[in-house]
Amino acid sequence: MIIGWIGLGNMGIPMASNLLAAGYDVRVWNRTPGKAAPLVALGAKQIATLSKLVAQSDVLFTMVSDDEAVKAIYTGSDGLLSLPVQGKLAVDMSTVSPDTSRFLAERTKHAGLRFLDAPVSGSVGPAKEGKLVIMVGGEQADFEVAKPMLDKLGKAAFYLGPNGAGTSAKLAINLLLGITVQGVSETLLFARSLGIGTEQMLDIISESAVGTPLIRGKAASILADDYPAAFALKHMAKDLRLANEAGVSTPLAESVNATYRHALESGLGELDLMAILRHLEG
Ligand code: NA7
Repeated sequence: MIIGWIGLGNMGIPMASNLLAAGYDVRVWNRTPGKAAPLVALGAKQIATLSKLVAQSDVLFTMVSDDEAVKAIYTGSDGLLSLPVQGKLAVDMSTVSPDTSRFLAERTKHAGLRFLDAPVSGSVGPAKEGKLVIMVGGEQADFEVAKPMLDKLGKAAFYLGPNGAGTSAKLAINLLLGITVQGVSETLLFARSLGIGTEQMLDIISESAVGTPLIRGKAASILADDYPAAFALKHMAKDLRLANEAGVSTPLAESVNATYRHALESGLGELDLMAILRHLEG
């Protein structure tokens, strides 16, 4: 089984590394070729064109930024669907709208390419540790083929139903993530304005029933007011926008969507999503 990996951003690099470490033959392509260097150092073969990558691979993974990027990879003029892909399996792990996943499923089916939408919950840390949570839509038989590889990337892979089900579940879990990060931020600011220090409040939250690995993991960053991106705020803003566009509106979904959009507009997009606290501090 030869794996063709497309997309070597913050997530793609550690994920492809885990497949290499598990012994898979991994061949990589990235729009910006220089980003493949860490993978090549680990033993991956860098392939110059998508066409060559397709010719050499049995399974194609895509892990790119957004709907536009995924559509460029699949349906662009030199994209996967312009190439002989019949009988191969594509696994898109990017977070995109369920509509885009269903659109790609339709187009790939036409080309004879089997297709799974398989976005992940978890940022760079879990990606490095192979502890992502993976949500999958598509044919169950294709899920079973992908499962041994997904097991190297994550601690759990859920099969959820037809194409679009994976991306739907991803938007739901990231809605909770966006709400949680804004909720913690507002709680800290509320406590601060009543005279309770941030460090003490973080300790209290961590020991309480609402303390989570997420909040404990962000504590050092909050205290240092330093937000290197584990999960970039721009991607969270995208996911909340997609959740709102899914047409099922809830009061908190509308609120967090607006907050993250404003934070993005004020230039915080490349920072970690926890920088929403800095945005709310004003
Ligand atoms: P990054 O670190 O922003 O990386 C994005 C990747 O997507 C990177 O490899 C980009 O290539 C690639 N990309 C972006 N646009 C295109 C187009 N138009 N064509 C080809 N490749 C493209 O994102 P993360 O790794 O943090 O996240 C990936 C996904 O997981 C995303 O959906 C998140 O929401 C969750 P580049 O290196 O810029 O040439």
